[in-house]
Amino acid sequence: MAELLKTRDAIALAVNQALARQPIVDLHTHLYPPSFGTPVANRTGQTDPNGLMLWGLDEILTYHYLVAEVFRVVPATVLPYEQFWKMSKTAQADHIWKHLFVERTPISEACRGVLTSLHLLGLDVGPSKDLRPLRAWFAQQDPSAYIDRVMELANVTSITMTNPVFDDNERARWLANPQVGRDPRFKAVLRIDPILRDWPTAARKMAAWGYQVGETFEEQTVAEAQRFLRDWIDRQQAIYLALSLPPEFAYPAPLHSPANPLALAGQHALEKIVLPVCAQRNLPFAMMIGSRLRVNPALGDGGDMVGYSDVGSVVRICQSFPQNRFLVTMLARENQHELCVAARKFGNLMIFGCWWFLNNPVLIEEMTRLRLELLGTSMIPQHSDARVLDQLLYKWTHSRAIIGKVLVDKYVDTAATGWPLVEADIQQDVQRLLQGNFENFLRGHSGNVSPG
Ligand code: FIX
Ligand code: ZN
Repeated sequence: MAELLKTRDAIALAVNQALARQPIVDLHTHLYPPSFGTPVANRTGQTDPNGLMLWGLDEILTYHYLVAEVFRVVPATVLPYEQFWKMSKTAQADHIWKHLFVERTPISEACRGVLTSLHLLGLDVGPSKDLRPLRAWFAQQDPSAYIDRVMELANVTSITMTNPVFDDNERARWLANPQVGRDPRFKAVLRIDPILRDWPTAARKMAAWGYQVGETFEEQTVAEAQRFLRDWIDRQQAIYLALSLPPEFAYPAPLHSPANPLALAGQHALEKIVLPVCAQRNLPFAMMIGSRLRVNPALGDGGDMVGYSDVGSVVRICQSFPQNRFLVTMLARENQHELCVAARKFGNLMIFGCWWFLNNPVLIEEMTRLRLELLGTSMIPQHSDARVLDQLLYKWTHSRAIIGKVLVDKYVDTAATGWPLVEADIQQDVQRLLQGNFENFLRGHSGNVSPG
């Protein structure tokens, strides 16, 4: 008979061991294997200025989160944006290091993240805060071996990419070498934002690529756009389709709004093209809702904003398309409770992650507690959204600690009822939260369940 876990210490030990041992399937990142090229100097001597595999010191220091933060302390009136972007990656990194790490205490989550990643690599900066020895260390790394090292340290077993087919650099690499994505450590996701955000542009591009797609939704356009999606699902061996949507996204499209024509086209594309193909191919559709893009374009990726969004639209989509499965994350804190309740209503809705501006300890804790209390373990608490490989180290170390803290509280409450809690239960729950729920949802079960 397995030992019953009754005390907080015993439960905490079991929870933290289960979390540390459980390999993670990271369902949303912007990471790439070396086959997509890397601009970072490395042991192989091979670099590609437009390469997509980002890793190493200068990339983690120039993460768009930190670019946004450095322009708070050295405003554009002091260092104009254009001047910053003209600087070399190393000079940008030195600027950020100086102003956010040397001249101030690096306590923001993004700053602390850099330090956690370096610490887990055994690269402590020491009192000199001199980056040169660290740069020398990174330059000695082999990109592929380094991926293995980081995945081992973070205990991440599978990295899910984000592969925007409307990005010229990325698309050219898939067309040039269909094997480019065939790295067993990585899985591909067909990212299609323009299809719902800006159908006319998407239609023109698909037409330019040889598909008979027009801006209005005649039969041929629908068939050809579906063919476009199927071709890319096959080329990428995509495991789901995904896009992000603005806070204004509404389903059905608002009739009387200036945004109507674009929104209506997006609605048609969703109903006639995207969801039918997802159903045909038994693939989930991921909607990341609430990002208002480029409110300050001068900050690049750091210039996007959050906005309160309409959970009612998610509800109506889940209701109207029961044959489809939806992975949903929303960016606004104020949407989280309603989204959890929506997930209680629809088995074809899986909520995931503490996305972007929510990926901060105070909110990860709040959201994880809320989700466990409303959904039990039938949700996916986190994804990394890592853009730079090394970020896997801090994003998962920080999240594991917080998810663990909340789980301990929940198990202590459950055990206090006299429920016979054993370590195997905790391991099974943790397996579901960090791997099983996602893999089962991909396969079409909301959990490896047998009726009755
Ligand atoms: O839309 C997305 O996938 C977002 O995660 C990114 O665009 C965003 O820039 C990001 O890196 C968030 O962490
Ligand atoms: Zn992302």
